[in-house]
Amino acid sequence: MKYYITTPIFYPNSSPHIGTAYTTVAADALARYHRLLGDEVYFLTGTDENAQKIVRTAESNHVDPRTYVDGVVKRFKELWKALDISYDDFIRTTEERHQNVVQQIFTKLYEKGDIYKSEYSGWYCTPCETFWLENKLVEGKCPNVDCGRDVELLKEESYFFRLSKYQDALLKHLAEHLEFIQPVSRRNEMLRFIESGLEDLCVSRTTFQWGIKVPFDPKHVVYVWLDALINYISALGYPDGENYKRYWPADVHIMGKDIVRFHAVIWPIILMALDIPLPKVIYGHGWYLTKDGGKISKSRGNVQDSFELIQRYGSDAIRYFLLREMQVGTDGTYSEDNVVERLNSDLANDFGNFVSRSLAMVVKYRNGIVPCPGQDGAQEREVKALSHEVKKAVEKRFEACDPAGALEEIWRFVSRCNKYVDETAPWVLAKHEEEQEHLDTVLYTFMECIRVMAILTAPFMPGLPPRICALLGLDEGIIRWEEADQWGILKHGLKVEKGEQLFPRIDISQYATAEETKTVELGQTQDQTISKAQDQDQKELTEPPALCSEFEPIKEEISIEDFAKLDLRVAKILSAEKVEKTDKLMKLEVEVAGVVRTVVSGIAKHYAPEDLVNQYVVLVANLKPTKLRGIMSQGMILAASQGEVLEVLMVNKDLPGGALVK
Ligand code: ME8
Repeated sequence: MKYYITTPIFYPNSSPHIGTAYTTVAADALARYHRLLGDEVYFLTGTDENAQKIVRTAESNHVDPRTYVDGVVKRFKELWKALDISYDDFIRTTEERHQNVVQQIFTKLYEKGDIYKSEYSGWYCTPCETFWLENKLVEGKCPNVDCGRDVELLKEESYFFRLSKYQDALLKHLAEHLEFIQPVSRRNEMLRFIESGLEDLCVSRTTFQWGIKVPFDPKHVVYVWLDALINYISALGYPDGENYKRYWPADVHIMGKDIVRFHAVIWPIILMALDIPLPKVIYGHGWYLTKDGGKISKSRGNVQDSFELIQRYGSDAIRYFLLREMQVGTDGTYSEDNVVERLNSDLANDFGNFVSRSLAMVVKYRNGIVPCPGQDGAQEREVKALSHEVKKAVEKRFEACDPAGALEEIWRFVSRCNKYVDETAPWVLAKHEEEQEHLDTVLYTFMECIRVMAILTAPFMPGLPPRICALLGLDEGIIRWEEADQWGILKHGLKVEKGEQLFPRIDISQYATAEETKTVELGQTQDQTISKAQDQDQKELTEPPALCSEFEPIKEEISIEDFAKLDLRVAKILSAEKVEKTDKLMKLEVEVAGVVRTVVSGIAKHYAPEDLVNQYVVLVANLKPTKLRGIMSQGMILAASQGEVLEVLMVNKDLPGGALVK
C-alpha cells in the first residue's frame, strides 16, 4: 500500500512555532505509523515563499526576499530535525521544479477557458493573503476571526478562475465522499460555505513582482494560494514523474482549521479542472491557544522559541505533549506548565516508572537475566487481551487522524501494566520459595509489556525505541507493529540493565519558580535542569506514589543528633482545597502552635478536601519553604505509601496542633 501525507507549506515570514510544529509532528506520527505497517510512505512538507507578505517582511528587515526566506527556511529545517520529523521531501515554492508546474497548469486552465482575464475591484488582506468582497468585511476590516486587520483596496487587471462552474461538481463529490473533509464539524462548515455560492476567484496580481509569472502575460504574478496548493503535485513531478504516478492522490492533507477553506474549495476545483483525482482526506485540526485563549501565532508575537523547549524537555516529550493535548475537533491549550504536568504524570510517572520498576526487579531478583516464564495466570491473560484491544483501537484512531485518541488508548495499556505490578507484588513473591516460577512469569511479562509499549508509542516518540533496546540488551529492532499484540517475542536469557530514567521528573517547584521569575537559564541541557531539580528539598511531595519503597534500600545510618534536627509536630488541618489544574496537589491551611501555615501536599488523588478538615496530621515543621505551583509551601505532612495506596499519618489522641512528635 502507498501512503502520501502532506503538511501545509508554511510561510517563511518568521520562524516556526508550536502551532506549525503541531501539524508537522502529527503528520510525522501518521507517516511513521504507516511505515511501521509496511506501507510505502511519502511525506511532504515545505515552505510557501511567493507571498506578498514575505516581500513586506523582508523589506522591513532591509534584506531582499530571497536572502530573507533562505534564512527562515534554514530555521524550519533545523527545527524539523530537532523534532525528528521524517519527511521525504521539502518543497520550496521558489524552486524551479515547482514554478514550471504552476506555469504549465495556469496555461492549461487558461486554454481550457477556466481561467479568464477581467478586472478585480475589491479588497485584499495581505496577512491572510485573501481577497474579500466589500460586503464580507467587518467594520471595514478583514473578517477572518483571527485577523481583523486592515485590508487594502485593489483595482487591477486580473485573471479569474471559474470556481462557480465547479460548485455543483464539488457538492456532489462531498455528498459521495463523506470522509473527504474531516472532522465532521469542518465538513459541515464547508458545506454551508459552498452552498452559499462560490464566486470566481482572482488568481493573479500586477502590483508587485515577487512570485511566479503568468507565462503568457508576465506582468501578472500568480496568486499565492493557487501557486501554493499546486505544491502537492509539483513535488511529485506532475504530470509525468514516477512519484506522481505512484503516490497521487494524496491520502491525507493535514492542516489547521484556518486553511481548510482553501483546500476544500480551490484545491479540489483546480484538480477537477485538470481532470485528475482529488485527495482522499482533508483533515483540519484545531489550534494551539495560549492560556488566555489567544491563538499562538507569529503575528500575535506570543510564540515561545521551540528550540528552547526541545532543549529543556527533549524532542520525545514535546512531541508527546503536542499530540496528546489537542483533542480531535477542538483547540488545545499550550503552556509550559501543561508540558511539565504531562511530562511528569504520563511520561515520568506512568511510562517511565513502569519501565524502571520492572527493570529494577529483574536486576534485583534475577541478576538482570530475563527469566523463562511459566504458565500464564488470569492477570497475564488480562494484560495480553488488553494489548489486542488497544492495538485495534489505536489503529482505528490513526485511521481517523486522531493522535490524541491513539495515545489515550495506549495509556490504558500503560496503566494496566502499572496495575499489574501492584497486583502481582513481585516483592512478596520473591520471599516465597514456592512462588519462584510465578515470579519468573511476572518478570518476563514485565519485559514483554515494555516491548509492547515501545512499539505502540514508536510513531509518537521515535527517540524511545533505541533507548529501550539498549536497556533490554538488544541490538536489533523490536519495533514491529504486528507484534504489538503478540507475546513471547523476547528471548529469555537477555541481560537487561536498570539504566537511567527514560523520563526524569521535572520538579514542579523548581519549574514554578522558573515560570514566575524566569530563572531557568536557557540553553542548559535537560539533565542539568533535572539534577538541579533533584537538589530541591521537597522532592518527596511530587515523587510518584507508585515508586516502590520495597526497592528503596534503607538509607544510610544517622545519629540521634541528626534525627533531632527534624522538627516534627502535630498540625491541625483548618482547610483543604485542590490546587487548580493539577490532579495531585492539595493546598492545606494548618495550625501549629497557634500559627497558621500553608502546606502543599501531593495527596489530592487519595483524599477529598472534606476528609482532611479538622484532622490532626504530622508536619515536618522546619523544612525549608518552597514554592509549588506558585504557592509557598511551609513544611510537609507525612504519609505512608506503597504502590497506588497512600495514607496520611493522623494523630487520633487529643493532642493540640504544635505538640512534638518524637
Ligand atoms: O497558511 N495551532 O501558512 P502558515 C495549530 N502558507 N496549528 C497552527 C497554529 C496554531 N496556533 N498556527 C499555525 C499558510 N498553525 C499557507 C499554507 S498550504 C498549500 C499553504 C499551522 O505559515 C496550521 O497547520 O500561515 C495552519 O493551518 C498552518 O500552520 C498555517 O501556516
